[in-house]
Amino acid sequence: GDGVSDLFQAIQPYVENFKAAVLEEPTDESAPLKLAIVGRPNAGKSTLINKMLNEDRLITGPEAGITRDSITVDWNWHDDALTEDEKLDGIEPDRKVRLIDTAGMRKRAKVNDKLEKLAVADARHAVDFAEVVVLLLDATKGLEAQDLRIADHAIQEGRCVVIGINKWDVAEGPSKLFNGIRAALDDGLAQVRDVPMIAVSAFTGKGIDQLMKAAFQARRIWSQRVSTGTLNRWFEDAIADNPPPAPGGKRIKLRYITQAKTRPPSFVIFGTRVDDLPESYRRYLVNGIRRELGFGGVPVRLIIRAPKNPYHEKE
Ligand SMILES: Nc1nc2c(ncn2[C@@H]2O[C@H](COP(=O)(O)OP(=O)(O)OP(=O)(O)O)[C@@H](O)[C@H]2O)c(=O)[nH]1
Ligand SMILES: [Mg+2]
Repeated sequence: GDGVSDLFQAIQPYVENFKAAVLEEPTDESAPLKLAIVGRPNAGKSTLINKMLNEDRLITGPEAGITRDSITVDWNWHDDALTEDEKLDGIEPDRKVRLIDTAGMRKRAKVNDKLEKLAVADARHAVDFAEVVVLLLDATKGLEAQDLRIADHAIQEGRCVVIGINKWDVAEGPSKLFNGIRAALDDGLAQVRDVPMIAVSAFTGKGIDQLMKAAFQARRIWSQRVSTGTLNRWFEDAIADNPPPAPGGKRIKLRYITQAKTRPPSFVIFGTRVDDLPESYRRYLVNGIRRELGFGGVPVRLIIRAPKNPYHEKE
Protein backbone atom coordinates (compact mmCIF):
# COMPACT_ATOMS: atom_id res chain seq x y z
CA GLY A 1 0.00 0.00 0.00
CA ASP A 2 2.99 2.32 -0.12
CA GLY A 3 2.22 5.57 -1.89
CA VAL A 4 -1.45 4.82 -2.50
CA SER A 5 -2.71 7.83 -0.63
CA ASP A 6 -0.20 10.09 -2.43
CA LEU A 7 -1.41 8.65 -5.68
CA PHE A 8 -4.99 9.32 -4.69
CA GLN A 9 -4.17 12.91 -3.82
CA ALA A 10 -2.41 13.39 -7.14
CA ILE A 11 -5.43 12.12 -9.05
CA GLN A 12 -8.11 13.94 -7.05
CA PRO A 13 -7.82 17.37 -8.75
CA TYR A 14 -8.25 15.77 -12.17
CA VAL A 15 -11.41 14.05 -11.02
CA GLU A 16 -12.78 17.34 -9.73
CA ASN A 17 -11.93 19.09 -13.00
CA PHE A 18 -13.51 16.35 -15.00
CA LYS A 19 -16.67 16.53 -12.95
CA ALA A 20 -16.87 20.28 -13.51
CA ALA A 21 -16.26 19.83 -17.23
CA VAL A 22 -19.05 17.26 -17.55
CA LEU A 23 -21.43 19.73 -15.98
CA GLU A 24 -20.46 22.69 -18.04
CA GLU A 25 -20.70 20.97 -21.39
CA PRO A 26 -23.10 23.01 -23.46
CA THR A 27 -26.22 21.01 -24.00
CA ASP A 28 -28.03 21.18 -27.09
CA GLU A 29 -31.18 19.12 -27.01
CA SER A 30 -29.71 16.53 -29.31
CA ALA A 31 -26.82 15.63 -26.98
CA PRO A 32 -27.34 12.18 -25.44
CA LEU A 33 -29.21 12.44 -22.14
CA LYS A 34 -27.11 11.03 -19.32
CA LEU A 35 -29.73 9.20 -17.29
CA ALA A 36 -28.85 7.17 -14.19
CA ILE A 37 -31.41 4.74 -12.78
CA VAL A 38 -30.95 4.42 -9.03
CA GLY A 39 -32.85 3.02 -6.09
CA ARG A 40 -32.93 0.37 -3.44
CA PRO A 41 -31.97 -3.20 -4.37
CA ASN A 42 -34.65 -5.14 -6.22
CA ALA A 43 -36.66 -2.08 -7.33
CA GLY A 44 -36.46 -3.34 -10.91
CA LYS A 45 -33.81 -0.97 -12.30
CA SER A 46 -32.14 -3.50 -14.58
CA THR A 47 -35.48 -4.95 -15.70
CA LEU A 48 -36.67 -1.46 -16.64
CA ILE A 49 -33.61 -0.85 -18.78
CA ASN A 50 -34.04 -4.22 -20.48
CA LYS A 51 -37.62 -3.25 -21.30
CA MET A 52 -36.47 0.07 -22.75
CA LEU A 53 -33.90 -1.69 -24.91
CA ASN A 54 -36.31 -4.47 -25.75
CA GLU A 55 -33.66 -7.09 -25.07
CA ASP A 56 -32.27 -9.04 -22.11
CA ARG A 57 -29.11 -7.04 -21.88
CA LEU A 58 -28.67 -6.81 -18.10
CA ILE A 59 -28.87 -9.55 -15.49
CA THR A 60 -31.94 -9.33 -13.28
CA GLY A 61 -33.42 -11.55 -10.61
CA PRO A 62 -35.63 -11.91 -7.56
CA GLU A 63 -32.82 -11.61 -5.02
CA ALA A 64 -31.49 -8.20 -4.02
CA GLY A 65 -27.98 -7.18 -5.01
CA ILE A 66 -27.76 -8.56 -8.54
CA THR A 67 -26.16 -5.50 -10.14
CA ARG A 68 -22.74 -4.71 -8.67
CA ASP A 69 -21.24 -2.17 -11.06
CA SER A 70 -22.65 0.75 -12.94
CA ILE A 71 -23.16 -0.14 -16.56
CA THR A 72 -23.76 2.34 -19.36
CA VAL A 73 -25.87 1.42 -22.36
CA ASP A 74 -26.76 3.65 -25.28
CA TRP A 75 -30.35 3.75 -26.40
CA ASN A 76 -32.47 5.60 -28.90
CA TRP A 77 -35.80 6.57 -27.46
CA HIS A 78 -38.48 7.28 -29.99
CA ASP A 79 -40.99 9.83 -28.74
CA ASP A 80 -44.32 8.81 -30.26
CA ALA A 81 -46.18 11.70 -28.74
CA LEU A 82 -44.35 14.93 -29.53
CA THR A 83 -46.50 17.91 -28.61
CA GLU A 84 -47.04 20.81 -31.00
CA ASP A 85 -44.88 23.02 -28.77
CA GLU A 86 -42.04 20.53 -28.85
CA LYS A 87 -42.24 20.35 -32.65
CA LEU A 88 -42.12 24.14 -32.83
CA ASP A 89 -39.04 24.07 -30.61
CA GLY A 90 -37.39 21.82 -33.20
CA ILE A 91 -37.33 18.76 -30.94
CA GLU A 92 -36.81 15.54 -32.88
CA PRO A 93 -38.80 12.38 -32.12
CA ASP A 94 -35.63 10.27 -31.97
CA ARG A 95 -33.66 11.05 -28.85
CA LYS A 96 -30.30 9.68 -27.78
CA VAL A 97 -30.08 8.41 -24.24
CA ARG A 98 -27.09 7.13 -22.28
CA LEU A 99 -28.70 4.84 -19.71
CA ILE A 100 -26.73 4.04 -16.58
CA ASP A 101 -27.78 1.01 -14.55
CA THR A 102 -26.52 1.07 -10.97
CA ALA A 103 -26.23 -1.20 -7.96
CA GLY A 104 -29.10 -1.01 -5.48
CA MET A 105 -28.39 1.24 -2.51
CA ARG A 106 -29.36 -0.07 0.90
CA LYS A 107 -29.37 1.89 4.10
CA ARG A 108 -25.76 2.58 5.01
CA ALA A 109 -25.99 0.94 8.45
CA LYS A 110 -26.92 -2.35 6.82
CA VAL A 111 -24.00 -2.41 4.45
CA ASN A 112 -21.13 -4.28 6.09
CA ASP A 113 -19.85 -6.34 3.25
CA LYS A 114 -16.92 -4.78 1.43
CA LEU A 115 -18.16 -5.66 -2.03
CA GLU A 116 -21.51 -4.05 -1.35
CA LYS A 117 -19.78 -0.92 -0.04
CA LEU A 118 -17.91 -0.61 -3.31
CA ALA A 119 -21.10 -1.18 -5.29
CA VAL A 120 -22.90 1.59 -3.40
CA ALA A 121 -19.97 3.99 -3.83
CA ASP A 122 -20.06 3.22 -7.53
CA ALA A 123 -23.78 3.98 -7.73
CA ARG A 124 -23.25 7.30 -5.96
CA HIS A 125 -20.59 8.15 -8.51
CA ALA A 126 -22.99 7.41 -11.34
CA VAL A 127 -25.32 10.00 -9.83
CA ASP A 128 -22.55 12.60 -9.79
CA PHE A 129 -21.94 12.18 -13.52
CA ALA A 130 -25.55 12.00 -14.67
CA GLU A 131 -27.74 14.88 -15.79
CA VAL A 132 -31.01 13.33 -14.70
CA VAL A 133 -31.45 10.68 -12.03
CA VAL A 134 -34.45 8.38 -12.05
CA LEU A 135 -35.11 7.24 -8.51
CA LEU A 136 -36.97 3.98 -8.97
CA LEU A 137 -39.33 2.92 -6.19
CA ASP A 138 -41.03 -0.44 -5.77
CA ALA A 139 -44.82 0.03 -5.62
CA THR A 140 -45.12 -3.01 -3.34
CA LYS A 141 -42.73 -1.41 -0.82
CA GLY A 142 -43.66 2.28 -0.97
CA LEU A 143 -41.39 5.19 -0.08
CA GLU A 144 -38.83 4.72 2.69
CA ALA A 145 -36.34 7.01 4.39
CA GLN A 146 -33.57 5.47 2.29
CA ASP A 147 -35.29 6.64 -0.90
CA LEU A 148 -35.37 10.19 0.41
CA ARG A 149 -31.69 9.90 1.28
CA ILE A 150 -30.84 8.84 -2.28
CA ALA A 151 -32.94 11.65 -3.75
CA ASP A 152 -31.35 14.11 -1.36
CA HIS A 153 -27.86 13.13 -2.44
CA ALA A 154 -28.79 13.64 -6.10
CA ILE A 155 -30.30 17.05 -5.37
CA GLN A 156 -27.29 18.10 -3.29
CA GLU A 157 -25.16 17.23 -6.29
CA GLY A 158 -27.37 19.49 -8.36
CA ARG A 159 -28.94 16.71 -10.43
CA CYS A 160 -32.51 16.62 -11.71
CA VAL A 161 -34.56 13.92 -10.07
CA VAL A 162 -37.52 12.10 -11.59
CA ILE A 163 -39.35 9.52 -9.49
CA GLY A 164 -40.52 6.29 -11.12
CA ILE A 165 -42.85 4.03 -9.13
CA ASN A 166 -42.18 0.61 -10.62
CA LYS A 167 -44.13 -2.67 -10.49
CA TRP A 168 -47.34 -0.71 -11.03
CA ASP A 169 -48.78 -3.90 -12.56
CA VAL A 170 -48.97 -5.37 -9.05
CA ALA A 171 -49.67 -2.17 -7.06
CA GLU A 172 -52.49 -2.40 -4.55
CA GLY A 173 -54.85 0.55 -4.20
CA PRO A 174 -52.97 2.48 -6.87
CA SER A 175 -54.52 5.92 -6.50
CA LYS A 176 -54.16 5.96 -2.73
CA LEU A 177 -50.59 4.72 -3.07
CA PHE A 178 -49.75 7.38 -5.64
CA ASN A 179 -51.16 10.23 -3.56
CA GLY A 180 -49.49 8.91 -0.43
CA ILE A 181 -46.08 8.86 -2.08
CA ARG A 182 -46.66 12.32 -3.56
CA ALA A 183 -47.43 13.75 -0.13
CA ALA A 184 -44.47 11.99 1.51
CA LEU A 185 -42.14 13.31 -1.19
CA ASP A 186 -43.34 16.89 -0.92
CA ASP A 187 -42.84 16.61 2.80
CA GLY A 188 -39.46 14.89 2.68
CA LEU A 189 -37.82 16.80 -0.17
CA ALA A 190 -38.39 20.36 0.91
CA GLN A 191 -35.58 21.71 -1.28
CA VAL A 192 -37.26 20.76 -4.55
CA ARG A 193 -40.99 21.07 -4.99
CA ASP A 194 -42.95 19.23 -7.66
CA VAL A 195 -40.41 16.56 -8.51
CA PRO A 196 -41.99 14.69 -11.42
CA MET A 197 -43.44 11.33 -10.40
CA ILE A 198 -44.53 8.64 -12.83
CA ALA A 199 -46.06 5.19 -12.34
CA VAL A 200 -44.22 2.62 -14.45
CA SER A 201 -44.03 -1.10 -15.03
CA ALA A 202 -40.87 -2.72 -16.32
CA PHE A 203 -43.04 -5.75 -17.14
CA THR A 204 -45.68 -4.11 -19.31
CA GLY A 205 -43.74 -1.01 -20.39
CA LYS A 206 -46.38 1.29 -18.94
CA GLY A 207 -45.14 4.79 -18.17
CA ILE A 208 -41.76 4.50 -19.91
CA ASP A 209 -42.58 7.18 -22.49
CA GLN A 210 -43.88 9.53 -19.82
CA LEU A 211 -40.80 8.90 -17.72
CA MET A 212 -38.53 9.76 -20.64
CA LYS A 213 -40.53 12.85 -21.49
CA ALA A 214 -40.23 14.05 -17.91
CA ALA A 215 -36.48 13.34 -17.93
CA PHE A 216 -35.85 15.33 -21.11
CA GLN A 217 -38.03 18.15 -19.91
CA ALA A 218 -36.17 18.28 -16.60
CA ARG A 219 -32.87 18.57 -18.46
CA ARG A 220 -34.27 21.38 -20.61
CA ILE A 221 -35.33 23.36 -17.53
CA TRP A 222 -32.05 22.57 -15.79
CA SER A 223 -30.09 23.91 -18.77
CA GLN A 224 -32.10 27.06 -19.45
CA ARG A 225 -30.94 30.61 -18.94
CA VAL A 226 -33.27 33.46 -18.13
CA SER A 227 -32.39 36.92 -19.44
CA THR A 228 -31.00 39.48 -16.99
CA GLY A 229 -33.86 41.82 -17.82
CA THR A 230 -36.61 39.31 -17.03
CA LEU A 231 -34.75 38.18 -13.95
CA ASN A 232 -34.42 41.65 -12.50
CA ARG A 233 -37.98 42.65 -13.31
CA TRP A 234 -39.13 39.61 -11.36
CA PHE A 235 -36.67 40.42 -8.58
CA GLU A 236 -37.88 44.00 -8.16
CA ASP A 237 -41.49 42.84 -7.92
CA ALA A 238 -40.64 40.06 -5.48
CA ILE A 239 -38.88 42.53 -3.18
CA ALA A 240 -41.60 45.15 -3.50
CA ASP A 241 -44.29 42.57 -2.64
CA ASN A 242 -42.43 41.32 0.40
CA PRO A 243 -39.48 43.50 1.44
CA PRO A 244 -36.57 41.91 3.32
CA PRO A 245 -36.77 42.35 7.09
CA ALA A 246 -34.95 45.00 9.10
CA PRO A 247 -33.32 43.26 12.06
CA GLY A 248 -32.38 45.82 14.71
CA GLY A 249 -34.12 48.54 12.70
CA LYS A 250 -31.59 48.36 9.86
CA ARG A 251 -32.98 47.19 6.57
CA ILE A 252 -31.18 44.50 4.59
CA LYS A 253 -30.72 45.78 1.05
CA LEU A 254 -30.83 43.38 -1.89
CA ARG A 255 -29.73 45.19 -5.03
CA TYR A 256 -29.70 42.92 -8.05
CA ILE A 257 -29.65 39.33 -9.21
CA THR A 258 -27.81 37.45 -11.94
CA GLN A 259 -27.88 33.89 -13.20
CA ALA A 260 -24.29 32.75 -12.71
CA LYS A 261 -24.69 29.39 -14.42
CA THR A 262 -26.96 26.62 -15.62
CA ARG A 263 -26.95 22.85 -15.00
CA PRO A 264 -27.99 23.34 -12.18
CA PRO A 265 -29.49 26.83 -12.50
CA SER A 266 -27.54 29.00 -10.06
CA PHE A 267 -28.29 32.58 -9.12
CA VAL A 268 -26.38 35.23 -7.21
CA ILE A 269 -28.01 38.16 -5.42
CA PHE A 270 -25.87 41.07 -4.32
CA GLY A 271 -26.77 43.19 -1.34
CA THR A 272 -25.70 44.57 2.00
CA ARG A 273 -26.05 43.08 5.50
CA VAL A 274 -26.93 39.82 3.79
CA ASP A 275 -25.56 37.72 6.66
CA ASP A 276 -28.61 38.75 8.67
CA LEU A 277 -31.07 37.57 6.03
CA PRO A 278 -33.30 34.83 7.48
CA GLU A 279 -33.48 31.44 5.78
CA SER A 280 -37.24 31.90 5.29
CA TYR A 281 -36.61 34.90 3.04
CA ARG A 282 -34.13 32.94 0.95
CA ARG A 283 -36.76 30.23 0.53
CA TYR A 284 -39.28 32.87 -0.52
CA LEU A 285 -36.93 33.97 -3.30
CA VAL A 286 -36.04 30.43 -4.42
CA ASN A 287 -39.72 29.51 -4.58
CA GLY A 288 -40.36 32.60 -6.66
CA ILE A 289 -37.60 31.63 -9.11
CA ARG A 290 -39.15 28.20 -9.40
CA ARG A 291 -42.74 29.25 -9.78
CA GLU A 292 -42.49 32.48 -11.71
CA LEU A 293 -39.42 31.98 -13.89
CA GLY A 294 -40.07 28.40 -14.98
CA PHE A 295 -37.52 26.49 -12.90
CA GLY A 296 -39.98 24.10 -11.25
CA GLY A 297 -39.00 20.54 -10.35
CA VAL A 298 -35.22 20.98 -10.60
CA PRO A 299 -32.62 21.96 -7.99
CA VAL A 300 -32.01 25.71 -7.89
CA ARG A 301 -29.02 27.27 -6.18
CA LEU A 302 -29.08 30.74 -4.73
CA ILE A 303 -26.12 32.57 -3.25
CA ILE A 304 -26.72 35.88 -1.56
CA ARG A 305 -23.62 37.96 -0.97
CA ALA A 306 -22.06 41.35 -0.65
CA PRO A 307 -20.53 42.77 -3.83
CA LYS A 308 -16.76 42.50 -4.18
CA ASN A 309 -15.93 46.03 -3.21
CA PRO A 310 -12.70 46.91 -1.42
CA TYR A 311 -14.32 49.91 0.31
CA HIS A 312 -17.23 47.88 1.49
CA GLU A 313 -15.01 45.88 3.87
CA LYS A 314 -13.84 49.06 5.65
CA GLU A 315 -17.33 50.40 5.82
N1 LIG B 1 -44.32 -7.34 -11.05
C1 LIG B 1 -43.21 -6.72 -11.44
N2 LIG B 1 -42.02 -7.22 -11.10
C2 LIG B 1 -40.90 -6.57 -11.53
C3 LIG B 1 -40.99 -5.39 -12.32
N3 LIG B 1 -39.75 -4.98 -12.58
C4 LIG B 1 -38.91 -5.84 -11.98
N4 LIG B 1 -39.59 -6.82 -11.36
C5 LIG B 1 -39.01 -7.94 -10.62
O1 LIG B 1 -38.26 -7.44 -9.52
C6 LIG B 1 -37.10 -8.24 -9.29
C7 LIG B 1 -35.86 -7.36 -9.28
O2 LIG B 1 -35.59 -6.89 -10.58
P1 LIG B 1 -34.16 -6.31 -10.98
O3 LIG B 1 -34.34 -5.63 -12.29
O4 LIG B 1 -33.10 -7.34 -10.87
O5 LIG B 1 -33.97 -5.24 -9.84
P2 LIG B 1 -32.74 -4.22 -9.62
O6 LIG B 1 -33.33 -2.97 -9.13
O7 LIG B 1 -31.90 -4.16 -10.83
O8 LIG B 1 -31.99 -4.93 -8.41
P3 LIG B 1 -30.43 -4.83 -7.99
O9 LIG B 1 -29.59 -4.95 -9.21
O10 LIG B 1 -30.26 -5.96 -7.06
O11 LIG B 1 -30.28 -3.53 -7.29
C8 LIG B 1 -37.09 -9.29 -10.37
O12 LIG B 1 -37.62 -10.47 -9.85
C9 LIG B 1 -37.99 -8.70 -11.45
O13 LIG B 1 -38.61 -9.70 -12.24
C10 LIG B 1 -42.30 -4.91 -12.67
O14 LIG B 1 -42.50 -3.90 -13.35
N5 LIG B 1 -43.37 -5.61 -12.20
MG1 LIG C 1 -29.96 -4.55 -11.16
